[in-house]
Amino acid sequence: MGSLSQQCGMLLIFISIFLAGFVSFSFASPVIKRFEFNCDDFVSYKVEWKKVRRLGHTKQLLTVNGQYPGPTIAVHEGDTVRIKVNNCMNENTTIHWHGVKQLRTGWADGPAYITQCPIRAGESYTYKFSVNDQRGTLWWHAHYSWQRASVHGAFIIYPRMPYPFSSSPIEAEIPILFGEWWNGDVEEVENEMLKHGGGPNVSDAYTINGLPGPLYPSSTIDTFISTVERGKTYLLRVINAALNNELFFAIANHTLTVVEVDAAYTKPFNTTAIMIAPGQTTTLLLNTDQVPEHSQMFPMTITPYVTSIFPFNNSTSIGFLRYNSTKIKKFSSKVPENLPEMKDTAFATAFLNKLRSLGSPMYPCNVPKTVHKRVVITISLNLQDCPSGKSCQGLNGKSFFASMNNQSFVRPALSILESHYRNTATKTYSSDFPEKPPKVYDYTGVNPLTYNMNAKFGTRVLEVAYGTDLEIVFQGTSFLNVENHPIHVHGHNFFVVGRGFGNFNVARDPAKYNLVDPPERNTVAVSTGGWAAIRIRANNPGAWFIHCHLEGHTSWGLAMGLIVRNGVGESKSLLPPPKDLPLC
Ligand SMILES: *[C@@H]1O[C@H](CO)[C@@H](O)[C@H](O)[C@H]1NC(C)=O
Ligand SMILES: *[C@@H]1O[C@H](CO)[C@@H](O)[C@H](O)[C@H]1NC(C)=O
Ligand SMILES: *[C@@H]1O[C@H](CO)[C@@H](O)[C@H](O)[C@H]1NC(C)=O
Ligand SMILES: *[C@@H]1O[C@H](CO)[C@@H](O)[C@H](O)[C@H]1NC(C)=O
Ligand SMILES: *[C@@H]1O[C@H](CO)[C@@H](O)[C@H](O)[C@H]1NC(C)=O
Ligand SMILES: *[C@@H]1O[C@H](CO)[C@@H](O)[C@H](O)[C@H]1NC(C)=O
Ligand SMILES: *[C@@H]1O[C@H](CO)[C@@H](O)[C@H](O)[C@H]1NC(C)=O
Ligand SMILES: *[C@@H]1O[C@H](CO)[C@@H](O)[C@H](O)[C@H]1NC(C)=O
Ligand SMILES: [Cu+2]
Repeated sequence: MGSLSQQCGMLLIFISIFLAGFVSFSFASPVIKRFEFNCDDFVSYKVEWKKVRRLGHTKQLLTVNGQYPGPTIAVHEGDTVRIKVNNCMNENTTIHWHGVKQLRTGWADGPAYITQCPIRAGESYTYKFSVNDQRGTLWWHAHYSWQRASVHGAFIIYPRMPYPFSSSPIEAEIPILFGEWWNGDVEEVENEMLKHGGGPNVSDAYTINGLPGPLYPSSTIDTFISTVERGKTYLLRVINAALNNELFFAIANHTLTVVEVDAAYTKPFNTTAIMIAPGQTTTLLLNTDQVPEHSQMFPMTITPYVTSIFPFNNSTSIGFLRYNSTKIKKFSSKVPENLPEMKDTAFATAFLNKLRSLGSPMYPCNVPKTVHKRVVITISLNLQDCPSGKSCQGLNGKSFFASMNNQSFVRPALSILESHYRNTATKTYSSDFPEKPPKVYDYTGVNPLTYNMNAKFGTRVLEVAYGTDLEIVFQGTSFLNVENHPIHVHGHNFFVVGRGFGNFNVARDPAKYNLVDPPERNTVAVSTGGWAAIRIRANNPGAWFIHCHLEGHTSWGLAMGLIVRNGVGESKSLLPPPKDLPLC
C-alpha cells in the first residue's frame, strides 16, 4: 500500500467525497447500484495517470480511479456535498460540477480563473455546496485546459419525491457518457492550436462510456454492451462529454422517451433519436419491447451532428443493447436506420422544438414573464491578423479566434470572483461588456470574408443587480461560417423562450416567445445561422462563466463573465471564500 507521498510521486490526484445528510453513492458500471451511507461515511476517489489502450494505441490518460469515464457521484436533492481534491499531479487542475446551481457558493463552481485559481501540484481544495431545487442527470468535469476530455463522470441528483413520469417501475439505470478519444496528447492539441493559430486536430474516435466500438480499428473488444431484460423500463442517463462535437444518438428498433434535460423535468415525448450538444444531459426512458431476431444485439449509435466547415471525424461509434435472452453476442456493424444523417439540421431543430418544461403544480415553470434588461450578443469565429514576423496557420495566413459581441475573452491572472469579492483596487476584469453588438450588419447573411474579421481582446463582464430578470439573445453569425454553438451558463438555469434562423428581430420575435412552458436548461444549442433567446432570473450572487461548450471555441475566446451583485441581506449575498481557496 503506497503512502500518500509515494502516490504523489506517482502523479495522482485524490478526490475524496463525503456528504452530509441522506446520501447514496453509485459507481460507474453499465447498470448502477445504489448504496446508502451514513453522514460520516467517506469515499475516496483518486485521479491518476493511467495507461489506457484504444484503437491500438496506448497512452497515458488522466483518469479517476483508473476509470475512463470516471465514477458516478450520486446525491439526493437537498444534500450538502463536500469533495476534497488533492492534486498530486505535476499540473494544475480544477473540477466543475456542471449544471449544479451553486447558490451563494460560487467558490465551489470550478472554472479556472473565473471562480478560483487552479489547484496546483501538491495542493488540495474542498468543494462545498448544497444541491437544491434540481433533480436528474448532470455531470462533473475538469475545468482546466482540455483535461475534461478524460476527467469527467456522471453527477446524479435523486429526487425526494417519486418520478413524475412512467407508471412502470424502473428496472435499472444505465449511465451513457459520450466522449472523444485522441491518440495524441489532448492538452497538446490545445497548445498546438493556440500556438499556430490553426484549427485543432480532430479526434480519432467517438466513444460510448469510453469505448469506440467495432467500426474502429482494433476496437472490437472495446465495445459497450448493456444487458437488459425484455419487457422492462430502463432509465438512460445520457451525457455529452465530447469536446468539440454535437451528436445524434439512437438505438436500433427502440423508441426513446425524453423525460428530463439538464436536471429539469420535461413533458415526456417519444422520439426515434436525440441531438445532444457538449455540456447537455438528457434522461430517457427505454422500454425493452422488442423481440431480438437471430441472437442479434441492437446497436446503439452516435454520430456527429455537423454544421461547421472545420474538419471533423465523420465516423460512427456503436455500442449494443443485449437482451439477456440472447445467448450469443453477435455484432452487427450496421448503423440503424433511425440515426439521422450527419448534417440533418431539420431533425435537430424539430427535436429541440419538442422540448417543454413539465410545468406541473409540483414542478412549476418559473419563467420570468417580463424582463428588466435585454442583451443581444453575437457569437462569432474570427480571423485575427497575424502578428508581424509570425506565421499563422488559420485561413489566409491569419489566426483563428472567437468572440461574443466582438470581445474575445482573455482569462485573467487572478480569479474574477476573488477580484470582485475583495473589491481589489485594480480589478482583473472590466464591467463594460457591450449589451448589444458593436456593429449592426446582416449577421447571418453576408459574405463574411469581405469584412474585417478581427476581434477585440479583454476580460469584460456583464454586471447586473441581484434579482434582475435578464434576457439574453445569442445571435449566431456567418463570420467564417454559420455553426451551431452550445452556450453554457454557470450558476443559473435559464429558460429557452425563443429560437429561430436568420437575424433576431426585436419587433417581431418576442411576440412569439413561449412564456408558458419553455424548457429549462444550463446549455442551449444556438441554431446554425440562427439565434436563441434565454431568460435568467439573476438571483445567484457571484461571478459566472458563460461560454461555448465546444472546447476549441472557448480556447479561442467565445466566452464572457456575468457578475450578479449581492442583494440586501445575508441570504442574498455571496458566502465568504473558504479558507483553503487556491490562490494565484
Ligand atoms: C496533430 O496532427 C498533426 C498532423 O497529423 C501531427 O503531426 C501532430 O502530432 C498532432 N498533434 C497532436 C498533439 O497529436
Ligand atoms: C477519424 O477516425 C479514424 C478512425 O480512428 C481515423 O483513422 C481518421 O484519421 C479520423 N479522421 C480524421 C479526419 O482525422
Ligand atoms: C411512447 O411510446 C410508448 C410505446 O412505445 C407508449 O406506451 C407511450 O405512451 C408513449 N409516450 C408518449 C409520451 O407519447
Ligand atoms: C429492426 O429494424 C430493422 C430496420 O428497420 C429491421 O430490418 C429489423 O428486422 C428490425 N429488427 C427487429 C428485431 O425487429
Ligand atoms: C468519411 O470521410 C471519408 C474520407 O473523406 C469518406 O471516404 C467517407 O465516405 C466518409 N464517410 C461518411 C459516412 O460520410
Ligand atoms: C433474464 O434476467 C432475468 C432477471 O435476472 C431472469 O429472471 C431471466 O430468467 C433471464 N432470462 C434469460 C433468458 O436468461
Ligand atoms: C471588432 O473589433 C475590432 C478591433 O477593435 C475591429 O477592428 C472590428 O471592426 C470589430 N468588428 C465588429 C464586427 O464589431
Ligand atoms: C498553475 O497555476 C498557477 C496559478 O495561477 C500559475 O501561476 C502557474 O503558471 C500554472 N502552471 C502552469 C503549468 O500553467
Ligand atoms: Cu461555439
